[in-house]
Amino acid sequence: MAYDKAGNNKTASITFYIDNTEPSVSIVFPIDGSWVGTYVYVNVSASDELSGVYAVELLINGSSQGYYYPPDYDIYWDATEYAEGTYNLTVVAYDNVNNTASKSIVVHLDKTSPVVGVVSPANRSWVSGVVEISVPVSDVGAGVDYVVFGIYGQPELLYNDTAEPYEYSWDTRSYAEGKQLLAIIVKDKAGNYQCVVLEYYVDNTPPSISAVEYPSEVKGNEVAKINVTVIDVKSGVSNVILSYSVDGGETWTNLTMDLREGNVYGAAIPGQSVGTTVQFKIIVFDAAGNMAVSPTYSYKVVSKVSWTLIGGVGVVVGTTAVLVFVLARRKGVK
Ligand SMILES: [Ca+2]
Ligand SMILES: [Ca+2]
Ligand SMILES: [Ca+2]
Repeated sequence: MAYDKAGNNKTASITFYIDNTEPSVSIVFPIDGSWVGTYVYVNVSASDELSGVYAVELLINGSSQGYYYPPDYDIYWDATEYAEGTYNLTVVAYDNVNNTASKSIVVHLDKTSPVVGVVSPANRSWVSGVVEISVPVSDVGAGVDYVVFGIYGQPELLYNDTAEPYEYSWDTRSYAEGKQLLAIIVKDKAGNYQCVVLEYYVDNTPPSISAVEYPSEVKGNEVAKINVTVIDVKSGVSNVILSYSVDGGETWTNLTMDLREGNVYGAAIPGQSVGTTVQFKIIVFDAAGNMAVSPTYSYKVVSKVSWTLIGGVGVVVGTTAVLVFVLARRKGVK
């Protein structure tokens, strides 16, 4: 108020506000004591009752990383230049009259991605049916969070495994035969990723067995030569087994059939005593593990073979083979 000497006066006034209340601030994320990766999103909640929040400051081990202003605090700590280890992460909130409040947490910095070991089955394997994919994973620092599996070109992830052992039962029967790419993504608990892509070849078609050639009769203690044609369209024939029984199917003995020529495999069943009926079947595997089994065939061990055969035996081996084959066909063998 101002007065002149005659007693006139005038008043002028201003209004001001007193704010002695510090802001409130909290760190929503990361959680105190947790592992963090190279780019750390810091979710801060800050408010001030009177003058309002002016800014939020981020500090790492007491060193300022910058100021962030309301209404949205888009706070990131770029830890690219920091070594792995433990850090104090502090946020300070300032109100508009410079009252301050702060919160500190401890975080462990892990910048090392998980390591994927040798996946089973091996890369570039043929596979069939339900395949157990097994992924050994290790991580320095935070530890493995999860392992996800997906097929390249398919929109959906197949499986998310969050506990050791990291495995997935992949049913290949739902996928086209031939090359499929399996993507495996591993994340550690600090957010570091590792991705590997494996190439598998799907084959769910068993081999085909045809043209089984065998004698209907052999003499005592003479070997019986068996030939068979085996074809596999995808992964190829891996193993051809001749399984025979001389006790009516009680016990079976396995012989490996060798590739003779083209797609023909052969083996010889050892000589047996006269009167024995020899049963046999052919078991074939392809390289993907698909199996095919022929019907069971049989022949007799006799003291004297039928006259149709005697004519050929010992004269021309090739003719003998043809005669034997013809006889077998006559008995209804393919
Ligand atoms: Ca205040
Ligand atoms: Ca790590
Ligand atoms: Ca096959």
